Amino acid sequence: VAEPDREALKRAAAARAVEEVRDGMVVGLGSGSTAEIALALLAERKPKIIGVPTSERIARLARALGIALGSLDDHPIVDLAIDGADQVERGTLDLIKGLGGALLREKIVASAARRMVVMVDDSKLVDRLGGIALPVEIVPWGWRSTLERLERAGLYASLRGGARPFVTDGGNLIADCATGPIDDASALDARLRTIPGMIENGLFLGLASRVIVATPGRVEVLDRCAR
Ligand code: A5P
Repeated sequence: VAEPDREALKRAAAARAVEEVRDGMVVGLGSGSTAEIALALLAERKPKIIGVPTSERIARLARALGIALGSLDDHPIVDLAIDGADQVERGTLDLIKGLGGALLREKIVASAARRMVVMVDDSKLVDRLGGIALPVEIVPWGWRSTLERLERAGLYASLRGGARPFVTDGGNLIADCATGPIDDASALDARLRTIPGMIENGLFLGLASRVIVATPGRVEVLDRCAR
């Protein structure tokens, strides 16, 4: 069986997500390769929107494409956030994000959004979150001790970039935490929140309103049911 063309699938999901953008909206601009495809498709329509970027990289790209940008401070409520994800749990639409390292701003923007629409190809859809690294953004000061605490919380953590650490847009570090199947994501999130030095983690729980999943030959739209 031929490998599906992942780029084409990302493009199909992005094209569907971009249809939800209307003139006049404040739009959260996610980060990552799928979000970049969506941004390029959006720019083709010359929309009258204000984009709130979730990373310096997406801000640069948006500017180059002529999309007007604003800050979350000027626009504390975002009408629609569009973003990719590393994993989507089918039943709950909970997500793991942050492989690109932009999770903190992505989560702040998603939380400020009336709706979050996520675009993925079908390889990201799982029955249960986990089995991939969960990115955790941590304060640089005392990072070894924070990694130690993560391990005591049951998460084998490694510093992204190792000897040449990856530094986030906020000047922080990323600990990638190995996970097995995550039985209770809320409990894990709560456990992580007790660790001093942990700024934010890649679990996006209850934030996605809709997930657009591109599968070879079709695009599926999954909506979160009120819980
Ligand atoms: C960026 O930090 C991430 O949260 C991305 O949204 C996520 O990694 C998905 O990226 P791709 O669209 O490149 O797979």
